[in-house]
Amino acid sequence: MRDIDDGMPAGREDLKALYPHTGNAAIIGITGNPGCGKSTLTDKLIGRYRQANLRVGCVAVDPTSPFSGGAILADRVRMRRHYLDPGVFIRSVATRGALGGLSPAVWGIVHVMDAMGYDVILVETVGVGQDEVDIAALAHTSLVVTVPGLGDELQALKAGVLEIADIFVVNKAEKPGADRAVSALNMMLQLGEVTGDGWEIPILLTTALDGAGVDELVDAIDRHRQHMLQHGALSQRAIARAETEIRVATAALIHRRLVGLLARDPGMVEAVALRDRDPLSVAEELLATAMKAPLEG
Ligand SMILES: Nc1nc2c(ncn2[C@@H]2O[C@H](COP(=O)(O)OP(=O)(O)OP(=O)(O)O)[C@@H](O)[C@H]2O)c(=O)[nH]1
Ligand SMILES: [Mg+2]
Repeated sequence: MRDIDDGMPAGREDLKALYPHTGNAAIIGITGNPGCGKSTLTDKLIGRYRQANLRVGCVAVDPTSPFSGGAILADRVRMRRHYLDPGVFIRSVATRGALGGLSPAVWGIVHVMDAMGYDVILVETVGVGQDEVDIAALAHTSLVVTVPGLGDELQALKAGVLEIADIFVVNKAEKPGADRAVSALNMMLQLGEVTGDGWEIPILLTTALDGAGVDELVDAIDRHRQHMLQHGALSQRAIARAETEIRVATAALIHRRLVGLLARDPGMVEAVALRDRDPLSVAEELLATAMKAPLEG
């Protein structure tokens, strides 16, 4: 798995081989502001799916640090009680690849879990930047979690959120202002463009701490999955997913390649620093070289 995390050639070969064995898991993205209760909610969802005898994979996508140990991670993501359950596989992955750009390792790990037969894969990410939007593209169903009392922050979420949310969750619903948050989201949904696949985005209230509303959330996720399955393997959404994955993989390969070439030729960098050459023509030359030479790493 380490190779896959790192995007090393050996890991890439493994991923190619296992791709045909993927496509069975229900991949569920959970995103939202820091501290809104994503992990607590994930923990409750794991509990529900385990009761139904499903095997659950859980990926925490970390925007900052690279790799965390499993136990520490399970602690941090509030899933300690599931850590020793062999039916639950918890893994963390950095958003950013070692060489920049969204790490294709996020997809890699999800594919590995899928091929291993995990029925449900929960992917927790923070925020809604472009990386998160790309990560959300890998989910079949994206939950966007918010909490009462965010006010203007809710508006700030708007742009990124509208394109990825299949289900809105207002967590910490026992707090005052939950109904107002629902109305605000409703307004946003009415103002936004309709996705066109006929799915009406539900807004659900949960209290992840005591599990209130989690059964309804599980139902909504099931309904969304059925809805997506009706649209088939070439639905707009599925095509967009495949395209995002190819784009992220391509960017990572090219980046890895160019950085490698550049490292082998410090003279190029010095020439730009001395203004003997300009960065753009160096970039063009690197790309041309990369295109000609075989891909070895
Ligand atoms: N009052 C209340 N607190 C909650 C609820 N759900 C989670 N919390 C608390 O909110 C805090 C953050 O919960 P997490 O589940 O770690 O939130 P998160 O979104 O995963 O946080 P990050 O991963 O750090 O972004 C914890 O103290 C939880 O106990 C809820 O429904 N009501
Ligand atoms: Mg968390």
